[in-house]
Amino acid sequence: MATPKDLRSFLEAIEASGDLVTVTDEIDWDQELSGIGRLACERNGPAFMFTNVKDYAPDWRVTTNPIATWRRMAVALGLPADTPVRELYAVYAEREQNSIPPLLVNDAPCKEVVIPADKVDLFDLPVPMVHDGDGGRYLGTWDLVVSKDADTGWVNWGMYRFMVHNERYLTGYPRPTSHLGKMLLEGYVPSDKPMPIAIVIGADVPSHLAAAATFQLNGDEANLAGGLGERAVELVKCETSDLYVPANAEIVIEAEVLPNGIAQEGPYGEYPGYRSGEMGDALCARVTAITHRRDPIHTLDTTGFMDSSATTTSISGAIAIRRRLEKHGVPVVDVYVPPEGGVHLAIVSVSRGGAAVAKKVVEVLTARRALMSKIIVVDDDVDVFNIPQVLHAFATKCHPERGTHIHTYTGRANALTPAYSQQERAARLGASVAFDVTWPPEWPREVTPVRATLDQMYTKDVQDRVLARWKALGL
Ligand SMILES: Cc1cc2nc3c(=O)[nH]c(=O)nc-3n(C[C@H](O)[C@H](O)[C@H](O)COP(=O)(O)O)c2cc1C
Ligand SMILES: [Mn+2]
Repeated sequence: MATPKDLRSFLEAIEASGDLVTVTDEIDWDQELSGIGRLACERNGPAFMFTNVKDYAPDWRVTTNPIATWRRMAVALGLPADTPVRELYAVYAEREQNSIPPLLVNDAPCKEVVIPADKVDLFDLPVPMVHDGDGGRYLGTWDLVVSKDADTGWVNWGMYRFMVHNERYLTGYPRPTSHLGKMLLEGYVPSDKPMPIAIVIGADVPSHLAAAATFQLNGDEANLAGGLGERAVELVKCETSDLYVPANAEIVIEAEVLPNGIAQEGPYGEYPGYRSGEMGDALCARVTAITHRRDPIHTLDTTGFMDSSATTTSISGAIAIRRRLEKHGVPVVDVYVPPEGGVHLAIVSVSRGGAAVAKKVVEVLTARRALMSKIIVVDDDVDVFNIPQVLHAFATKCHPERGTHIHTYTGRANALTPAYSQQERAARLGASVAFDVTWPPEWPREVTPVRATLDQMYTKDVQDRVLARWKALGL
């Protein structure tokens, strides 16, 4: 199966696999629509297509949480919906290595309707109020933001949220450490130049995966998107800047970030699964044009527990962790970032454990940026993708005192970690802990506990007979 080439073919594919529900009854953009999407995330439910949004013409549709489940992630990668997570990880890791450069095109579906600056009204788009208590209506909860470095011409794609400030202005919070934040602060603010951006909504899923991926500085996310989708992404030039955007996108909001325009943004129900900040200073962007397909589909990720960012970061984050650990000589076997952990928990299996290894893992994973605050290090007879197995090992093998390796740091803690106080966040003060869930290598074999499971406490011969009988019983 090829990967779906655009959002519409992806939606057809998940409809065919039973993972999309269409709602034709009127739905309120004010929390009700996103509330349904939110509940779906919490119940491992389907994606939705809403065709009748209150106050909006039926040619505007809204779809929720494109890849918030592993089934939908699998379909987006062109795989059967029931592909195991381990295999999704493997496919992603392999394709990540085969980048495919984009193609430039002139004709593009995303240009079917062009709205010039003087006709722009952001309230013409069905932008939902995502959660009660949000600072405003958010768009670009599942977007792809294009920007270009002022000096080198390096083009970045990132996924950053934007809040509708008024008819023509957006406010946003790309972290200062994000690639967009860096480009703005280093290339445009000092010379007081506005920075062109394009906020792309509803492109092919691999393009959004690439935008959200943990990727190197100066890395080209368009090439990565081509690799992940196994086909070149077609790009078309913007109307009001020399940026290029995926031609198949549903909606493109062209804008310029004002170098000194500070505006208020937030609070928002964030990816860790909480609203934990207040309205604060953020960047301000003036819309210069909007282009879209006919019958455009707005994509919304109902941010919070088990949303599309949980699955996305689960894969790209885990692969990045694995590469870092390998580079530093940790005998890593598998890494899993469970979506239930709100991108705060990583499970790492190693072929040789012990205190020194656990300590090294937490040091390596907090050396630059510290997104994970809990790391569970297990022996490689534990399947990191099997949470009951991991929980059993954690509860029984981790010594409450010797098995806990805490590493504290200043200036690079994750400001969105709900556990931190406001003072800790301001100072970027934080801590990460590695739980050593491995048997000490210095314990003699005779006294190292043996797990009472079929695979470890039975002879090979009995295992084979049990498995054969199990199969014969039709179980
Ligand atoms: C749904 C979703 C929303 C996100 N929103 C933001 C955001 O508003 N600000 C931010 O700094 N990062 C946000 N991120 C994380 C970035 O997309 C991620 O760090 C990505 O690697 C950024 O690209 P960059 O490395 O090119 O900066 C979000 C991720 C997802 C999946
Ligand atoms: Mn980047």
